[in-house]
Amino acid sequence: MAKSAAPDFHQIESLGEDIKRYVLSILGNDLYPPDPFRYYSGLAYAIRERLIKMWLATQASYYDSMSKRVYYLSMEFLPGRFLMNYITNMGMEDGCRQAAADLGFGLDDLAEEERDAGLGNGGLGRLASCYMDSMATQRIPGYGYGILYDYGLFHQRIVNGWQEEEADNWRRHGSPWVIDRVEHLYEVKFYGRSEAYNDPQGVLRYRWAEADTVMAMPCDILIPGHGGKHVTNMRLWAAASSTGFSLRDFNQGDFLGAMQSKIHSENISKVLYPNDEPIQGKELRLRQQYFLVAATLRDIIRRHKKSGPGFAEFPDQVAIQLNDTHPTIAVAELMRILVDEEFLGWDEAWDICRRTFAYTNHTVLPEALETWPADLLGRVLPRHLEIIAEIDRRFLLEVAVAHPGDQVRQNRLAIIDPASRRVRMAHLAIVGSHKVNGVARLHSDILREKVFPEFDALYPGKFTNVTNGITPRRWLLQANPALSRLITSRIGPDWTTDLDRLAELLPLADDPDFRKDWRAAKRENKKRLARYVLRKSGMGINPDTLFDVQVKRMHEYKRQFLNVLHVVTLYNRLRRDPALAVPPRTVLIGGKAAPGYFMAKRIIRLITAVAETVNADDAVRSRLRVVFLPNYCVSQAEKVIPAADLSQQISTAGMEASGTGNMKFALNGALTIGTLDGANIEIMEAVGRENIFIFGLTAKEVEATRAAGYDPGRRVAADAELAEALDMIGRGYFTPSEPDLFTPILDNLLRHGDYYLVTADYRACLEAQDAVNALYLDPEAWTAASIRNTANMGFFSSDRAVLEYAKNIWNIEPLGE
Ligand code: T68
Repeated sequence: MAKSAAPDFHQIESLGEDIKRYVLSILGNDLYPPDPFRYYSGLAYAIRERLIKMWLATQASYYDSMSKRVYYLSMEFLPGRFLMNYITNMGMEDGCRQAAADLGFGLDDLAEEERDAGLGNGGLGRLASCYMDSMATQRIPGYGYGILYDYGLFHQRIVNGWQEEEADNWRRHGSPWVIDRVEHLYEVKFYGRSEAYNDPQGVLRYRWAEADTVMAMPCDILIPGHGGKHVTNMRLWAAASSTGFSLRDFNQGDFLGAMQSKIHSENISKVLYPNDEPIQGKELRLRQQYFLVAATLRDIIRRHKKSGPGFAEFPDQVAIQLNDTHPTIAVAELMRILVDEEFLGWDEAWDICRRTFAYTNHTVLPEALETWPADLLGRVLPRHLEIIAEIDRRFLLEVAVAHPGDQVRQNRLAIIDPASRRVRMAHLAIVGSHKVNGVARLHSDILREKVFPEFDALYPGKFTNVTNGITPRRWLLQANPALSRLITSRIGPDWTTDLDRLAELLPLADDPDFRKDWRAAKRENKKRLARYVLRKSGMGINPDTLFDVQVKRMHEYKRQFLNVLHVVTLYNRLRRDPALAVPPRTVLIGGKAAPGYFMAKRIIRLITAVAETVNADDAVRSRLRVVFLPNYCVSQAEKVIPAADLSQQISTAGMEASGTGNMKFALNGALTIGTLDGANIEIMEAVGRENIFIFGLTAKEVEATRAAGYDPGRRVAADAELAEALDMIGRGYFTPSEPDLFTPILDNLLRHGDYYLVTADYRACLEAQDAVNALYLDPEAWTAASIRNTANMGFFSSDRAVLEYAKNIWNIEPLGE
């Protein structure tokens, strides 16, 4: 990065002294022996100090400009590590490298000391973090609001081939990035009852009586935009007991009883639920959701009141984006505040709500649409259930006007399902928002046409699309220095904030010298990954093989099993014909399974079993290797993605809402093998049909195939290679001591109709892999296609995505310089 661009307050000169001062004074440590963790922390505090100054300046400019602000409410953020991101975004890399070197360290080694902030499960949380980076970079006045979990997503270890979970106590050694802000503590209520009373004017009102209270303590994490001049923050809430403990119980000698309620309160922010699907019916999860919402709305309203205007102007000053339905109780909470506490009339309050909220949907899987039993919701949040019932009653009147006498339709659309007495959070979010968006074009079409067509008819124009994006700062500039340097050397540095500029690389795809440099960058990344794999698992992998990568949460619809079938088939072919004309391959698979997801865990075991067998077979050793990468997380992704040649994006069409890993790989020059699902479709359109390997049923064909009653047995009978692979897995070829281990996987396929259509897409997948092999054997053609992938990925910048949200949903203008 250009050092000269760094503003004065970056104070590179004093950095080394500052680091030592922090090690001594804040951390209370000796400077000797020079421990890398201490020096990482010292550097982090030195950076933090510089950042705080810019943050204060940014916040002051928000107040001065009286601009509208956006609040991104999310139960999950997945930032990963902060240090290198701060340094690259602030343009301090050269200075930090020098300071680290002067102290006897490599900057990259210090950066490795940091633990990931893993406060999210996967795509949804990572998207929120990419959007924070882009809002800060694009000067959109926005804040992220979430929960500061003590324990993030579990660590995955592989023991005897199986996933084991370990608690992720990510702040055990403190975190320099979290700034406690005790001055804005709020009380959050739970339980109790709703009480009607008459106000002095005799108007019937409601209040929340006999509630328990928990304190919400705000902790800020700063988010510098690229260039370092504009700094925003995420505000994450930590739960604290409202009383130390019950003195009465204590005096009566019941110490444990006295501690109980304290523990009950502080549990709220204890742990992130490790499911990448909704957690149905767990009271603690509902309390987490309300905790986030209640504290956040208090904070928003405090800020709004401080800046002057009344509630009529609220939607002109405040936009609230609901990241999936998880924070949707905010709709009822804002109504409660406006009606019960600020004494607005229902209609006025409702109008404010709808103009304030917008909702992003991230899934069409019916089992993943969140609902809460009305009884449970009413017990935890008594007044909110009443408010939801009233919203529902008024909404159903609207439906009845549009469709008189159609009771069945009313039941289908109702917020509280009259049959199950469950609150459908997506319905509440749709009714309570002015915009609802899907996260890729296909997904948004499916939402409108298949999942919520009746809502779409009722509210024309409410449903819209914003295709996801990723931040080029973390996912290219920072994660792939080799390629970034090469790109910048040819087209200059502006692509980092204007990703469409990558198109200037297109002509270079025809330049043999540039292709050679491009290959050299990829090779450097592959060597870096090989060193990492060796360090972590003791296994050597060869950088001169095709790196075929699938990293993402383990899920049946993502079809890691289809990947395994390809591996087993390739293994069989290589054993039959050792001279087979295919490039040697290293297949890398990584991802966490939800701890209670039986089938996903079994698939991990299958992958490790296949890996053991294949890697031990001397006949194929040099041609095929299989690696399961334990503990896939953001910092690992930063090493894996830049090293990939081939990116596997092979979900059953219609099931992956968007995917964002697909974008990260293509941006780093991997070629995609994938189905016409989620954002793969738009990636294909951008990079060109000839630069991507598309196979398999389309979403419409998937629907038709299922409707026609798909018969996997016939398909298997007609395909000898498929039958052979399934047979080997089924009879324990890969686990001779436990031959039945994979029976449940095969039963799903062969006896329960193969819902994810793995067998249906198998042959097409193999043919696409044949095309991969052929192209890879022509390095010049492969490299040209790789360059064309990167060059055409401009659209998938999260800068573009947040600017679309700003224009079409939030109605916010980016601030000027
Ligand atoms: C993902 N969803 C989508 N959910 O699966 C992916 N869910 O296609 C999309 O690209 C991404 O969102 C961003 O839009 C998730 O990641 C969760 O993690 C989740 C967590 C808790 C409850 C429900």
